[in-house]
Amino acid sequence: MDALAILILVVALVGLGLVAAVTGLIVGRRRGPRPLPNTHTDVIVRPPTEAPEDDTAVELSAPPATIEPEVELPPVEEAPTLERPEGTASRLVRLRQRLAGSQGALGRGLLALLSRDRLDEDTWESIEDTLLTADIGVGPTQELVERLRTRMRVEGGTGADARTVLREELLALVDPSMDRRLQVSGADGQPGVVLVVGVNGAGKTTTVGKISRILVAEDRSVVLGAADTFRAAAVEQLATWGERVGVEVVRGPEGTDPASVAFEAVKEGVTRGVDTVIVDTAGRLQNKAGLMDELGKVKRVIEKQAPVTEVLLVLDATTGQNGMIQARVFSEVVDVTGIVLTKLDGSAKGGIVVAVQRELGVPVKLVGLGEGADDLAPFDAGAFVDALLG
Ligand SMILES: Nc1nc2c(ncn2[C@@H]2O[C@H](COP(=O)(O)OP(=O)(O)OP(=O)(O)O)[C@@H](O)[C@H]2O)c(=O)[nH]1
Ligand SMILES: [Mg+2]
Repeated sequence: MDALAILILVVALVGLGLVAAVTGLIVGRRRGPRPLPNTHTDVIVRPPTEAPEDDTAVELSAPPATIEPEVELPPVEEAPTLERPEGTASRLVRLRQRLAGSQGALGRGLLALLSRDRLDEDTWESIEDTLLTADIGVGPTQELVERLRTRMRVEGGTGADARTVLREELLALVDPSMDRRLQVSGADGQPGVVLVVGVNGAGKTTTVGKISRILVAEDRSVVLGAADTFRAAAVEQLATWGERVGVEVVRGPEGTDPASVAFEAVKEGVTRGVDTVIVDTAGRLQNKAGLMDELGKVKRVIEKQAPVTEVLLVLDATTGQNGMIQARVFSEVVDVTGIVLTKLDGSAKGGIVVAVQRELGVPVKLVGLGEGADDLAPFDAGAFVDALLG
């Protein structure tokens, strides 16, 4: 009996001991030191695309792939679609037709007069008037009439074609020997720098935009400088041209010194190693000495970075003889190397080409033939005379 009691007591004690041990363990575990806060997370950041360790949890909570997430994602900003400027061939065909449309009357008028059976004094006077009305200028008109008179007298009897004579003489007047290439490349790996100047509203900014498109179409890299800092709208106007074809526009705050913006633009062009930097300037009247001095400064400051390879004077073809005065003054200040004759589509006075070249001894290099983005053509003497004669 005693032995049984002792056995029961021993078993009870062992059982109690076991229970105590197990409970103690569990409690011990629960009271054990808390795991260290996860100090790693800010060091080793899991890439967002990497699957989390606990895949099941994510899978359960993640919505099926086909269901739209409830949180609206911000719209993805679309890259601006760049325009593709018109190719050279189609542009030139189109613009030649437009040139013939605006200037054809001059040639046709001259041809009709020259083809008369009798070239009397009245007829020669009418020829002279026609040329003067087309803004060819007094000197070149007299020269041309003199040459036509001589040739028609000498060759007329032999049945010379009036058209051929007129074509040859007009061509000589327009001077096909002038170098009309645009200097858009610099030497020694530097960018070409084109400075664009002229009076208010002549079409400078539009021309800068159009030239940049032609260069982009030829796979050349371009930076534009918005050195017309007088009006914020002028900067915006240029920026829009640039954005359309993906060309960078260097600008400064309104009222910044235009020379410093021009400097920065050329510096940017040099740093980036682009082919051409084109600098747009504010319109200015040639009789405002202060503004003309400023233009001289713009050019000098640019040249601390890289030589200006082309100074383009933009002239509105509809301004007539006033354009001659502008041409003279601008040329004295910045040494114009080429003329852009704009708005030839809106004027029948293509004779200004001859007058301005004579005045400056500088070639017309480009002609603007409309407000469209690609309405700019290189000036070609032969094509111009052909357009005149229709
Ligand atoms: N029809 C026609 N319009 C042109 C041509 N070139 C420019 N224009 C227009 O002439 C106006 C003036 O052009 P802009 O390029 O702003 O002239 P701007 O010389 O920069 O003017 P400012 O900066 O104010 O001095 C705009 O309405 C142009 O669309 C052209 O060849 N033909
Ligand atoms: Mg402008």
